[in-house]
Amino acid sequence: MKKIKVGLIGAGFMGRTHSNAYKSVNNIFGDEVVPELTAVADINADNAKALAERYGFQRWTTEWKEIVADPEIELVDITTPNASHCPIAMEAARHGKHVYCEKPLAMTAAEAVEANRVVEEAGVVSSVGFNYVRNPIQQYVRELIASGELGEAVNFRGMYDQDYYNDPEQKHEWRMFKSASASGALGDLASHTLSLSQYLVGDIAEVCGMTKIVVPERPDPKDPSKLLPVENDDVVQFLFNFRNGACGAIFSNRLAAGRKMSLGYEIQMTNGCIVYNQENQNQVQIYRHDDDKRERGFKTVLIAPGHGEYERFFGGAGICLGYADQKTIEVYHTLKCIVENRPCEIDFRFGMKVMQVIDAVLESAETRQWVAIR
Ligand code: SOE
Repeated sequence: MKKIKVGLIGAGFMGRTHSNAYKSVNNIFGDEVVPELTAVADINADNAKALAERYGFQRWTTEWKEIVADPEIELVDITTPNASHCPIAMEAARHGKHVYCEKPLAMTAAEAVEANRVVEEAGVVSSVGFNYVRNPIQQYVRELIASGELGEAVNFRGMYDQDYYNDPEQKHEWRMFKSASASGALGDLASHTLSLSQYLVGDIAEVCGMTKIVVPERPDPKDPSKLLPVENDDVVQFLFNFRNGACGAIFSNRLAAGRKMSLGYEIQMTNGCIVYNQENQNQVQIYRHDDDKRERGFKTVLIAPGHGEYERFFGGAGICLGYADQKTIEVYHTLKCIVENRPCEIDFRFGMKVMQVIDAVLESAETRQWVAIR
């Protein structure tokens, strides 16, 4: 059993989600990896103190630099807003810490390339919070595609729609400032769809996209009588070609009335089709052209033993997992890679590739041209 001392930076919604995963990982995976919640930092002292008390961190601070320099801490976990992800990650790596960072990895592709270089140079393990890839059904889908049973991938059509910002009266948030978030729906939502396309089908070679701001101003949370500018995309859509010859399109809208968690894809293969949506995350629809002509149709496959780490949770099919379980699996993989001193599959290089596509989409939206991922 190897204990890993964890320093968490950011005590908001994702800090709580990660903390819950640390508290759950041993209940599910036994003592293969044992996180020790050592310290938590947040610029808001009340948040840091409350999270430390709620989840049992040994100490708390308002200074993230104390965490990255703490000789005891082995893993630095970053759940702050986007603009601080890479500066903190690089400082942690330079102190020899392993780093686990929420998505999107960076503000720009250049920043992601630099962060990945620093992390690889430091020889530390890195992990990025693309938790939807960690749904055991996605391991099954990737194995099914890799098996060739459905032929070759032809087209990946993906989306990630939410209606979280559907009300124009919804107040302004940090995600709507370029200085804090860079892109809008593209980096916040479509980055997850890109993580699935990259994980299931492969790397993207070129893109052609557009972005749109639907609600240009929103009430200032500090003074609703004032309006603040929305500086990044409410809607983004882009076409792309994979390096392996397949093609695709991704659509994302953060004002999509009625869509709460509509992250999904339809992967058209030469000999079949796979359809998934996160709002029904414990099932996937499979079509096999080889089925008997009298019976050809989509089959609903429920999450089951044999799908990734599902059996670590339940022995029977269809008992269902949730968002929190995906995060627990993500934490398990992060800690296991540290214990076994090997690269994590969803690491900074994986996150860097997603950022390179994001920057290319933004460039394409400006130039109205196809843009290659260099
Ligand atoms: C946006 O509303 C958001 O919180 C994303 O930032 C998360 O990455 C996603 O998992 C849920 O939706």
